[in-house]
Amino acid sequence: MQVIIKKTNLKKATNLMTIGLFVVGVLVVGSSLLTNNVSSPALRGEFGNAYSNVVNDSGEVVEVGIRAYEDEVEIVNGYKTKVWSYNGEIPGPEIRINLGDTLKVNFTNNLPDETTIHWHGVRVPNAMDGVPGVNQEPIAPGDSFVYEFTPKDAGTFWFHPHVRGAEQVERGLFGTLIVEDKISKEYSQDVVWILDDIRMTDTYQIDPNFVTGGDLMHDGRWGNVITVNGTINEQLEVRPGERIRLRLVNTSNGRVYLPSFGSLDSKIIAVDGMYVKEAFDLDNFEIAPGNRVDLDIKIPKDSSGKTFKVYDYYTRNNYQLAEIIVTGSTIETPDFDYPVNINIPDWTDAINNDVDISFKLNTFSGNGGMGMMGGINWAINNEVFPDNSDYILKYNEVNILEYKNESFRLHPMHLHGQFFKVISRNGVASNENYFRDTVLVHPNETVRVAIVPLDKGEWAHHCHILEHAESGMMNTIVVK
Ligand SMILES: [Cu+2]
Repeated sequence: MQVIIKKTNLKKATNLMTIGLFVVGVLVVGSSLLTNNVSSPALRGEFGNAYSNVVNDSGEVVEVGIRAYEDEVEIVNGYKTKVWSYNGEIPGPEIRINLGDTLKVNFTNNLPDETTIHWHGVRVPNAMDGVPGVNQEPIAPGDSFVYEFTPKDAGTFWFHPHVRGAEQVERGLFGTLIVEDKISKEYSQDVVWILDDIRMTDTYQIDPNFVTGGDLMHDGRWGNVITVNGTINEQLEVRPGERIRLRLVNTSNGRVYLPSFGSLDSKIIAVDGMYVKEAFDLDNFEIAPGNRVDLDIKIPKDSSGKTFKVYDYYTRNNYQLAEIIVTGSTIETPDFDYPVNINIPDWTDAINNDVDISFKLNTFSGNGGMGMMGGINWAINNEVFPDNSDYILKYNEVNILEYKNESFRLHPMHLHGQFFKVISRNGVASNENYFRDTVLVHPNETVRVAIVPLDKGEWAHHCHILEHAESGMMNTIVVK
């Protein structure tokens, strides 16, 4: 399935920096004629300050305690399921801070396994990113660790372990970090929906066979129980006239969602935490593992007593995700423009530029073709983590990356610590007017992205189908 998004007005950025750098672009055009390259300074100029490298520190420190431990929760009515939890909750804590606040998390590991926390999408200092073998030692059972950072972006983020993620995330270890700005407080409700699926046994326990050969041959572990916020019958109560910000987060190991809100007016205002350039209708938008989508939903004033059913259409078996129940008296709909980021660069003229790094999404056959658990080892450029080549991104410059999916499976590729923008799919300019931290690369598809890395260090880069990553589909990229 393709992402189909309404074409939006591709206005050129007209900020002063673009005009200033245009002169530089003209000067170097002579050397770029052979490859049709748009000059790197011109592209950097288009980026301008689309997202900032600094945040105004509020001076506030929000301190949160998180303990990971085994527990039992009710996911399916009438059954207790043994899980691994943050603070005994599935989903784990919904942490809310204001942009500019510092988050301090006192974390204790009381699991029977070592673990870490990775803050998905948050531009954290490298040492807070939580990836063993890259920037943090695993936290042993009984040990503690303090995560402390000041997010640079407002938006919807989530956190999960980066140790045996295919097992630990499936067992229930995930939570959300919402960084609020002024506009997020203007909505009549601001709600998180965590989309997750679990593979359960007939007694509603988590199937303990992780990273199976079948999972590896396919798109990872797809569950037989689909939940929203840890329950199979999530209901959101609203009043007529409300304007809701609904933050969808896909924490599944492998499942992709294609949600539909039926006749409800639902606009996408943010993808992967970052505001889009222009709000657009939620039509055929694929939410891959790791992705977040923020919706701006207006509940009709004349809808009291109605129930809106939210369905997923990604697979042939459409199923109900949740219900929005309208009840009570009508309120005045909060009136303000859609929150957007008009500074997002187009970069449409860069689609024929030279690629700085090319990643072939394929398999590793170095061990005679025998992969883990009788399946296959997924790889990037035929290499498996940590035996991979070194890759370097130029700090504060435009870098162009290419993903070439040489397989028949899905690979949602996630780069830590950075945001990028899709500029083309299969050579055709993309109309994605937003940044991402995770892009779904479809079977045999070639996707090019452009990125201005503003956060130095060595960052993990992997497929977010957790079984694919576990079998080796991961490497690191150094920003310097
Ligand atoms: Cu993959």
